[in-house]
Amino acid sequence: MTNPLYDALYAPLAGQGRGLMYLPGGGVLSADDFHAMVARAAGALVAAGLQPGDRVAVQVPKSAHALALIGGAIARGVVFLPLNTAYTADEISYFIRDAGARLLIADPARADALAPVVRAAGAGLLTLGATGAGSFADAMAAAPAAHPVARAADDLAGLLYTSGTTGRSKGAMLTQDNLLSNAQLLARAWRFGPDDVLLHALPVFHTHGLFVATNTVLLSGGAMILHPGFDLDAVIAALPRATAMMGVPTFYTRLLADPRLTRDLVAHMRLFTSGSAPLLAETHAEFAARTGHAILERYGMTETNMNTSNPYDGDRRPGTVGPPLPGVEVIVTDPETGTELPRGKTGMIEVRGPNVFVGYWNMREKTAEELRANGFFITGDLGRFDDDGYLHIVGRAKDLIISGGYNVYPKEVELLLDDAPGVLESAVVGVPHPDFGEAVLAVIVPADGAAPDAGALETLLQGRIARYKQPKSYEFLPALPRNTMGKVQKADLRARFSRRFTGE
Ligand code: MCA
Ligand code: AMP
Repeated sequence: MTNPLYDALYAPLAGQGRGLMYLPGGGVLSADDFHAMVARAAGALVAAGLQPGDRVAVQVPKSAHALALIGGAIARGVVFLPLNTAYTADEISYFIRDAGARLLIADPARADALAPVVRAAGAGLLTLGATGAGSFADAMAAAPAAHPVARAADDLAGLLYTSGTTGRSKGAMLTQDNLLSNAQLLARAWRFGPDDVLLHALPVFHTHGLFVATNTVLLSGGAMILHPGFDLDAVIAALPRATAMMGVPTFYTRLLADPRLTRDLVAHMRLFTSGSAPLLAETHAEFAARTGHAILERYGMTETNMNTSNPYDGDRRPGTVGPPLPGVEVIVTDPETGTELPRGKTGMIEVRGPNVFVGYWNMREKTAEELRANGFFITGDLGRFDDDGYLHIVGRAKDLIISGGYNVYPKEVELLLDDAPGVLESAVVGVPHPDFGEAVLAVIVPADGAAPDAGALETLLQGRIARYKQPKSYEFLPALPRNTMGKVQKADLRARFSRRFTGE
């Protein structure tokens, strides 16, 4: 009986007394204790009636219990669907229904708000809090440990939703091998081993914190200092005990803004990586000057895990995401014809390899549009290779805003704004922001004679979409700029309001 992902990440932890997770309250969880927690989480999923192939939706605060729950799902072949803790009940309702999830495990603090949508979707509801309280934790304590079930490399492990250009989120189906092959690649490429202690301050509901950070450490026998989120003081206090940190660019700009970031503070560190959003070359340079560390930037997506990485040994070039990882093919194609372009030319980035997902859940047409029959996935990112084979991401063909590493699809926000009383139409764009890289700005065209105010629009969006998707500023214009084809010129709007948050 094999379960490749479980066998590689969790089975080896059994019987190891070494510290695996350094917890927020000061406790330490040994590898063996965590292994036992995974077995009990598996038992609790069995007790809840979940079978291999069933989907479990998870919206819980970051904790060792949350990671054990993911491990338990992998052990039992239950497909896990991690959800951003910022999502509203409206948003959660869509995910549970679309995925046909049998169970939602949520923060006890949100149980009352979520119960109606869970009931309406015909799913069950259990709770799991940050400190291991809640009905799922109780079930873990009561349930006998459950053994792992057999899985094949191409069986589904996770269903991760990414926002869609049409406003509807798409569930990316990730197999055991998608996750395992990428963890193996990254552990090798970034030299992770038993002596590593990863400062883990990323959320565990997206690829970056869940797979890139957690799986790489689990696989390589290292340890992690678990932080519930990015708290600057806590991160600075923990850096002297860590050997590696993975972050989004906001982590690095916040650290640089603090005089406590010095060469001495990070003397014990061997690696800083960045991804999920572009790292400004100036941030890279400033960090190197202050600490002596060249941040290693890499490029990935929910659908593909990690595709390219600057080298561990060798030149880590600011403003580039490095060459393709071993075994991952990356090409640049003509966006119109799909033909491969020669090195140096800018076009659509396409990716093929064991890391690439197998399709969008219940969206055959959407899958066929983005995943070619020959296995190449059309990323929606625009880039070019330089003479040394380093990939430069130069922009996005997809209408996507990345704010602090979170994706916001303008259409989702525009559809809600367009429906608001007094609004004729709207355009949502991302503009530079000193903390989040990009921030959401809404441009509103009032209906004849109407004068909607920003406060009313803010109220309308409350509870509908997650806070980070809500515009941080509103502009009112008599009309949107359009080209001769009638298409809204978002580049014009971005240029016009580019200094809204930077105040330059
Ligand atoms: C929080 N807020 C935000 C964001 N985060 N607004 C815009 N963009 C954000 N990213 C808002 C909250 O709604 C709140 O607003 C206020 O800021 C403070 O919230 P808080 O939670 O205290 O913020 P924080 O703890 O300072 O969080 C900022 C953060 C966090 C540390 C940058 O967003 C974060 O951890 N981002 C990482 C995202 C990530 O892991 N992405 C990976 C995706 P108000 O006060 O008005 O209520 S995976 C991926 O992209 C691919 C695969 C890849 O390549 O990795
Ligand atoms: P997600 O849909 O959350 O998986 O986000 C994936 C997107 O994040 C990619 O398609 C890119 O647009 C962006 N991204 C990830 N890493 C980087 C990076 N290092 N530089 C620029 N963009 C990035």
